[in-house]
Amino acid sequence: MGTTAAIPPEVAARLRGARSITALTGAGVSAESGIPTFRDALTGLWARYRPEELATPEAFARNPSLVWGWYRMRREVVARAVPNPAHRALASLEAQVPRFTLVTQNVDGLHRRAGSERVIELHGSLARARCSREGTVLELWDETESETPSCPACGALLRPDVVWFGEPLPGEALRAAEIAARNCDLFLSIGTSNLVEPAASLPWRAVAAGAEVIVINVEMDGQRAGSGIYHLVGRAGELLPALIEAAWPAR
Ligand code: BJW
Repeated sequence: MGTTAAIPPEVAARLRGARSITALTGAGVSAESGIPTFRDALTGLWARYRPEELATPEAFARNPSLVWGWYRMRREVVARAVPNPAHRALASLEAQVPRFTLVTQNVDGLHRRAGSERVIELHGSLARARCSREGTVLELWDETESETPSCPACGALLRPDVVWFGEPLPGEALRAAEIAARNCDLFLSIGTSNLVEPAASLPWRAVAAGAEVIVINVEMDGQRAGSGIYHLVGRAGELLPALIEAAWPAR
């Protein structure tokens, strides 16, 4: 594979030698599937909004129809997208490494579509809606462009089953992610700006417990540096398969 040369041998050796690996992914892992990241500017009709202003309970309370429109547009983008080599590489790691935990901040479902079976979803899923009154979760609901969807049982407004700013993360998922961070010897942080808590603290929980970290990102601005933290700068869809190939060269 052409990109194997980009992987420093000591980084490949970290992956090869790890007994327990936890990987945290962010929007950058789906960028090569054509799904814009959160820090990318929105385009077209949505250009005058910032994602940070739409992913809040306040935005939904102010204008549920606007927020539903944004999620509808994103579901359409995801429906057209296919998993990329980074998703597939992570699915292959799950199959290869006995103690491997995949934690994602993404709501697009592409890790499962790539074949990952155990995925901890910290920020919910675009594929679900939830009753804003009773919390009932739905995988199918009626939705038109002109009307905001409502709960078939009680008539209250439905909302996307995702975690907005200021809301707690699903407790069980967060606990499982924290345990996996504390108990790995190698932590992979892939395609995330590492700005949004509590996910952003997971790599540092791992470091505090003695793990090493490999950061894969197209840019390193804002990423922590230090001893035991290795940076691979580039696209996850190229670097992850190259890293695996460098760690376990095809025989
Ligand atoms: C590539 C690439 C390629 C591109 N290859 N790389 C402690 C300190 C300070 C603040 C807080 C704190 N604790 C809580 C907060 C507040 C807040 C927060 O963190 N704010 C910060 C912005 C300062 N956190 C919260 O509010 C969280 N809730 C909470 O903590 O609740 C506590 C509570 C307890 C009890 C009761 C009540 C409350 C909730 C956070 C929810 C985040 N939700 C969103 C929306 C999800 C739904 C949706 O998708 O619509 O999650 S926001 C958005 O950010 C989304 C993402 O999952 C998340 C992270 O973004 P991510 O994935 O890192 O994407 P980007 O776009 O930022 O970065 C992409 C990266 O990829 C970049 O680095 C690129 O360079 C890179 N890249 N192409 C490799 N090909």
